Order: sequence, then structure tokens, then C-alpha cells
Amino acid sequence: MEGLIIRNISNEYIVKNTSGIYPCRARGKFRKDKIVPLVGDKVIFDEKNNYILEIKKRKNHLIRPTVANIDQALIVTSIKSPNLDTNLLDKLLTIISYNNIEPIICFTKLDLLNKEEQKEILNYINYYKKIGYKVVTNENKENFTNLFRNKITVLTGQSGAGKSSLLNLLNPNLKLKTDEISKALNRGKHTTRHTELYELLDGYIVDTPGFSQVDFHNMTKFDIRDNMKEMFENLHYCKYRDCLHIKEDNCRVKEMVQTKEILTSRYENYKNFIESLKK
Ligand SMILES: Nc1nc2c(ncn2[C@@H]2O[C@H](COP(=O)(O)OP(=O)(O)O)[C@@H](O)[C@H]2O)c(=O)[nH]1
Ligand SMILES: [Mg+2]
Ligand SMILES: [Zn+2]
Repeated sequence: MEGLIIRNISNEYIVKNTSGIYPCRARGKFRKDKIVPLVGDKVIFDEKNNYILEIKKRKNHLIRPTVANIDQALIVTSIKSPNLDTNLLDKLLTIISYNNIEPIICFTKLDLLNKEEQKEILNYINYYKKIGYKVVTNENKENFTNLFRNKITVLTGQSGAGKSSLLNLLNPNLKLKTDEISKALNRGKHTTRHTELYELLDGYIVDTPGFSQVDFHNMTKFDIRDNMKEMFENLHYCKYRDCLHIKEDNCRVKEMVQTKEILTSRYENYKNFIESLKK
């Protein structure tokens, strides 16, 4: 049978499909070949002897948390308290795209804005939509209908952004703690860390936030350019085919920054990311 590994504790793998839930072990052959099945793996298994026989080809895998085949990452982004951090948002968007994961931005705390701030923030929200990112807000549950269906989603975003609150909104049975202090107090107790997928709105959510340490790893400046939508999509209008949009003449991106068609903060963050590689 085919199934999905939804949980792993030491050498036991919980495999799930439409017929049920099966605790399985990995075949000895995997250990010999140094292959470790991961939560998120699609597998073929022997349901009578409870053995995983084969692991399907992975489309990606994360190290922390250790999960395979992540479809999308929900970047929970607070716009006030903590204030909107476009540098972190743009960095996450870039790194997540580079990992073949579709990023989705979820803006939170819109209710804390006054009229003037609302206008300013709407400008950002609309910009990210316009350049083609999926954008939602946590203002109501309906915004998430179908968003998770048949997908594996990992949550990310700075602490205090509203990740736990969002999950509680989407599934009140979860009753996750929403204040950081109690989380910090609990940390010491859970010595055996394990990753789990849990069901939410006809899909799966990874139980641990991802991308908590964000750096560009072994990405090149071209990887950064090609994983920021407008830096990549306008490249073919630039004079040079390998234009990095920095010192080159006849650069379409730089023109668009001048005319404000590209958000200043996006371009500044882009330059800052490229610069940070040199260190
Ligand atoms: N006003 C307002 N507060 C929020 C919203 N979302 C979360 N919070 C609050 O922000 C704090 C941090 O939220 P939490 O879910 O623990 O953030 P996490 O660290 O990302 O899991 C909590 O006090 C929440 O009640 C929102 O949309 N509006
Ligand atoms: Mg939390
Ligand atoms: Zn250019």
C-alpha cells in the first residue's frame, strides 16, 4: 500500500492513508544504504508485516524541523507589535522559494492599526499581491478555506507574530499556548524532540515552525535575484542578460525603483542580501 509518514518516534514510523494508520519499521536495507525515512515521505509499505518497503522520490526536505515534501510555507507576518519587518519577510520569501516551497504571506494584527497606518500597510499588502505572491490575513477563518487542502504546510515567522493564535483560530481544539513565557518554561521538559504532521483543513501542518535560523547558506547572488519575483521577471528587459540590477546601465529594475513600480524596501533588501554574501 501507499501512505504518508505523519510521525516518527525513534525507529517507529506512523504511516497514514485513506484506509487507516499503520505503525511501521524501516527495512534493514535502508539502514545499510544510509537512507532515513522522514516525516512527510510518501512510502510504499507492507501493511501485514508493518514494513516500509520503498520511499518515493522527495521534492525537498528541511533539516529543522526534519520534514520531507513540504509544499508550502505560511510566513506569519505581524504588521504591528512586533512591527512589520520587511527585511525578514523578503529574506524568508527568497529562501523558501529557493527551497522549492511555495511561500504564502499571512499578515496579522491589522486590527492594531490606526487609519493612517492602515493606508501605509495596505500599500505593502497590495504590492506583494501584485507581484504574484499569495497573500492572506488572519482576520477571518474563511481566508484559509482550501489553502491547506492536500498540502503539507510549515509555519514560519518571528516569535510573537501570531502563529499559535492562528492555529487556534483554524482549529480551536488545539488550544495552543499563545504567550512566549509559558513556552519558554516548557522548553526544558521536552527532551525527546519529534516532528509530527497534524491534520488541518484537509491538509497537514508541521507541528514545529521552520526557517527559524534564516541565512542564505550556499545560495549565490544569482539565486537571490532569481528567487525574488520582480528581480527575476524583469530581467529580460535589462540590457545585460546576467544583470544583477546594481551597477549595470539600462537596467529595467533600477528604472522601476525610480518610478516606484518596485517597492523601495524590496530593492534595498535585495541589495542588502547580495551585499551580505560578500561577508
Ligand atoms: N491584536 C492582535 N493580537 C494578536 C493577533 N494575533 C496574535 N495576537 C497576539 O500576539 C501575541 C503573540 O501571539 P502568538 O500566537 O503567541 O505568536 P507566536 O509566537 O507566533 O506563536 C499574543 O498575545 C496574541 O494574543 C492579531 O491578529 N491581533
Ligand atoms: Mg507560538
Ligand atoms: Zn537589471
